[in-house]
Amino acid sequence: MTIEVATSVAGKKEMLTRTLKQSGHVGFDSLPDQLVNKSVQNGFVFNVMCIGETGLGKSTLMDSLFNTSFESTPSPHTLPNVKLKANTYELKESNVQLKLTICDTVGFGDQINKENSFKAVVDYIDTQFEAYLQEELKIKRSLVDYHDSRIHACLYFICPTGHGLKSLDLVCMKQLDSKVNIIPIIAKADTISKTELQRFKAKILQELKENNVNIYHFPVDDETVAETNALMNDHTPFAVVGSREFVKIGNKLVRARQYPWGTVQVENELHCDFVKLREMLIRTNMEDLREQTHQTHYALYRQKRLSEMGFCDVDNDNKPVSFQQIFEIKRAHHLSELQAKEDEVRQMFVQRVKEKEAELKESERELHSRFEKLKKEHAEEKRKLEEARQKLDEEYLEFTTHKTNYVASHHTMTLGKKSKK
Ligand SMILES: Nc1nc2c(ncn2[C@@H]2O[C@H](COP(=O)(O)OP(=O)(O)O)[C@@H](O)[C@H]2O)c(=O)[nH]1
Ligand SMILES: [Mg+2]
Repeated sequence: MTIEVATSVAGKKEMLTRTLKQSGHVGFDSLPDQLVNKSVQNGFVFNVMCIGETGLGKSTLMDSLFNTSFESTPSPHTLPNVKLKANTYELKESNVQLKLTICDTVGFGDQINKENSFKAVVDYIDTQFEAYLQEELKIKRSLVDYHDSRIHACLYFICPTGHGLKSLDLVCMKQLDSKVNIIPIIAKADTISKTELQRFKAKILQELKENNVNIYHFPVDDETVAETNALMNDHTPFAVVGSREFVKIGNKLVRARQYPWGTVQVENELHCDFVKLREMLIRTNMEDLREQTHQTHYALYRQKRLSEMGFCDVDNDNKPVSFQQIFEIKRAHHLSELQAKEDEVRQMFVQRVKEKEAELKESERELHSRFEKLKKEHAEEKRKLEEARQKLDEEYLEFTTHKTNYVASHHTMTLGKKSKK
């Protein structure tokens, strides 16, 4: 047993490791069993993405791999863009539960302009990483119940042309190689002859190498599977055949494709690499694929996102800084920025108020002068009217005097005439 003890020697912390012998059985050798029990209880999650042109046999191969019939409708070749469709299934084998998600790239390679074919795929993978990151960053997170939708394995279906990879394949795989475990496979391998196949495989590997595309290599560091995995690495890309039909061979029903000249058995290693793929993908390396996804691809995404948010592990002098320190620096920076913005807004406001005030004063002055002018005009008018009235009064008075005089003189004249009679 090894115990690590931290001791303080001359003010410095040093780690000493002492090996102790126990006097009896303690029981922590059951830890692996505890782990297995817990994992079996929780069940497993595995997410596969199938990338490949419509009609290359993606859905058929998934049915063949998991020996079931996932519902799927053949997609047309007329879709305007690539859509990602994920379906989740609960499978059970013995007492092990597997939550399997199959993600299909509907319409991949069907557009005339294939420039953006990979974009939807990259976005989908990033979205799943982002969802996991957000869950991880929550204060109250529940990663145990969380349905992890990150893609663990990406089966890239290569068209069996015999000529090598298409540019779409290379571009797409290059975009994805740092985000997901890519397992290239040659689809519909029954359409390609034995000698052509070897040349085709070599050509594909050479093209991938020339373009620095990193595909998933089965791990060789675990000695229990190192030998098989190394051997299988030499067989990649696997040339596979899928089928939904069963044929009776001897007294066994087997998955096969029947042709006028013979029968291709899906699970016959002499006919194709289907068994190798199933062995490597499901039986031997599923856990490694899940681990690589978390430790390599997701870690890279997380690192990129956190550094985009301004977090880092060391400062400019290469000294370690904690999350809290960075948070506090960022907070102080943010607050000072906020203060500066507030001051700027306030100054702008004061300036605007001043301008408005000056405008108002100007219009008040204008109004005042207009009022004065009107007042003057009004007074002048009034004066003129007064004069006219006065003149009218005088004329009236004169008229009345004339009238009285006239009436009086007329009356005297009339009286004089009467006295004559
Ligand atoms: N020759 C051959 N045909 C296949 C193979 N796998 C599927 N097909 C056929 O190809 C057609 C399209 O298959 P499907 O699985 O719907 O393709 P998907 O559009 O990629 O999902 C069907 O008629 C299948 O029977 C194969 O391995 N070899
Ligand atoms: Mg399909």
